[in-house]
Amino acid sequence: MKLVLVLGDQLTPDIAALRQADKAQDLVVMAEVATETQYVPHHPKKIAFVLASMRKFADRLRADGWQVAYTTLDDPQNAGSVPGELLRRASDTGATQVLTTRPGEWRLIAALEEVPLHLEALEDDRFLASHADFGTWAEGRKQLRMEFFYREMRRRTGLLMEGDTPAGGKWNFDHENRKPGKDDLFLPEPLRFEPDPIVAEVLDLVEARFGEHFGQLRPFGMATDQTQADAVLTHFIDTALPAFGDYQDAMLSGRPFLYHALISAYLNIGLLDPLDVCRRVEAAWSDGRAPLNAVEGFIRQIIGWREFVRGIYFREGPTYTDRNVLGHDRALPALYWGGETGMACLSEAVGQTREQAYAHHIQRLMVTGNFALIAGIDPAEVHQWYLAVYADAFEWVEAPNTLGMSQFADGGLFATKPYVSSGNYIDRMSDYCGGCRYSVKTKVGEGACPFNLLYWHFMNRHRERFAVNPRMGQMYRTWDRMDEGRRADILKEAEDFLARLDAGEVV
Ligand code: FAD
Ligand code: DLZ
Ligand code: SF4
Repeated sequence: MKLVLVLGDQLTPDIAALRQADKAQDLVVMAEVATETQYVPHHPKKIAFVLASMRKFADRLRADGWQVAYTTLDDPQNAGSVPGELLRRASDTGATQVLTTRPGEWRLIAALEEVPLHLEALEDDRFLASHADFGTWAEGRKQLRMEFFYREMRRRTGLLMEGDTPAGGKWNFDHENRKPGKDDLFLPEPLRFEPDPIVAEVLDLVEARFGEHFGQLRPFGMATDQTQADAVLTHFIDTALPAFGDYQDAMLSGRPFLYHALISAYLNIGLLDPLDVCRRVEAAWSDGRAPLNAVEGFIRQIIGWREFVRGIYFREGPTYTDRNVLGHDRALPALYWGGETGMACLSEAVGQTREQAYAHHIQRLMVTGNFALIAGIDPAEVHQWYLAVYADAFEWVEAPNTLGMSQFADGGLFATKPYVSSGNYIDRMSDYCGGCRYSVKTKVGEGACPFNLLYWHFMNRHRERFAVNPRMGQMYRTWDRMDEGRRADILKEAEDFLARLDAGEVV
């Protein structure tokens, strides 16, 4: 008899460990534990989502004939950690062997290796590219470019392929995307689920234990099982997919979801299967229900970006999260935890993060990420924040997005240039600036948008590194053409702003 460990983000009925286990003999071990609920101060919605989904999954396994030893967080016998729970179950049953699927985080991989039991960790094959596949693809390449990896995934899956050529004659239709938000857009309402008794019980538990964490627990409407997650996907395909491409990068006040799919959390804990999702989205295009620019853009995020960042995380090893090539060391300002700010864009992105445990990609990259980067915040603190506040945040996907793509802390392993911008970009893509204390049109002087000041401060302080980047040369030429006095004023005002930020003043 073996113990079969199933973690909170491994809620897939045919996950590797379950496929290899023997239903008649083995014991499935699932545990709600303090270490997993506390390694960062997770958003209460995220904790409730994971625990409720775990409980429902355990019920489903039991209904399928598995023996499941499930430990709830408030069980007095709870050992408090995954290794502790394994040892407790081993001692109760006399089992010495553990079968599991490899965790998605180095921290937990290391912790399991220390467990004094015979542990077999199988590769998590819910992904298209195995570690070996990614290694082979990456081997010998000077720079790792998602676009080339993506084409390989298209060929391998046959998604949007017509023989050897990409559907529509092009691999990427992004130039048709990226329209700004307009407040007269007709926006679909996301699908929400009333808490059932299992969810309601978990909500009470989470409120009692984690009510102090940043984030609003209620109302809670997330899917917590496969059937509900499937319904979210269907709803997305029916109502939002056709406009997904066009408005992928748009941002609108009070409209956090726009035409996004809202499925990352479900994919990441195993309630949805990535290839299945892509096939259903592809079918919407073949049936004439969605245009190619939307469908291609969407599929690229999943078989391209999602797989690619996972490859990076596991290839770079456990020290990836320590990287800080730009030497940024400023503490994360209180405004990230809901502290007051006059910057409407940050207030909106953080506010909806607090309410929903969700922000879409451009808010994460070009608002909270951009500000952290140009303000020189310690990337480790930025990483901990993203890992805590989003319901879809698991380190294998969060860390490369935050440290690599957003903070350039890995020196540009896969981002060809840092994602920094002045207020202009935010103004073009959103309606935030109209309601802001600052003026986006003001570059320096009274009321100048802090993004305008900090953008140049960033460019100036990292000149040596970035002036040689062909994609950034133009910006340095613009800076150099500015009047010297104006440049000095911008830098001085940026310094003053950073000093106020450090002093904890409301900015
Ligand atoms: P949509 O915009 O509708 O996209 C569809 C799907 O594509 C997503 O569900 C997701 O599975 C996938 N996808 C899109 N972009 C990416 C990407 N860059 N990396 C991986 N998958 C992607 N995504 C996470 O799943 N977990 C994270 O912890 C996470 N942290 C991020 C941190 C930063 C700083 C940034 C810039 C991005 C991060 N992302 C993360 C990627 C992206 O923001 C989210 O996947 C997306 O916002 C989820 O919302 P959605 O399901 O509505 O996605
Ligand atoms: C995120 C999370 C939380 C909040 N709680 C648990 C838990 O109590 N038990 C568990 O098995 N998993 C949990 N998880 C998911 C793990 O943190 C996740 O498996 C690792 O981060 C590896 O990706
Ligand atoms: Fe953000 Fe600047 Fe626009 Fe204000 S003016 S919302 S700080 S970009």
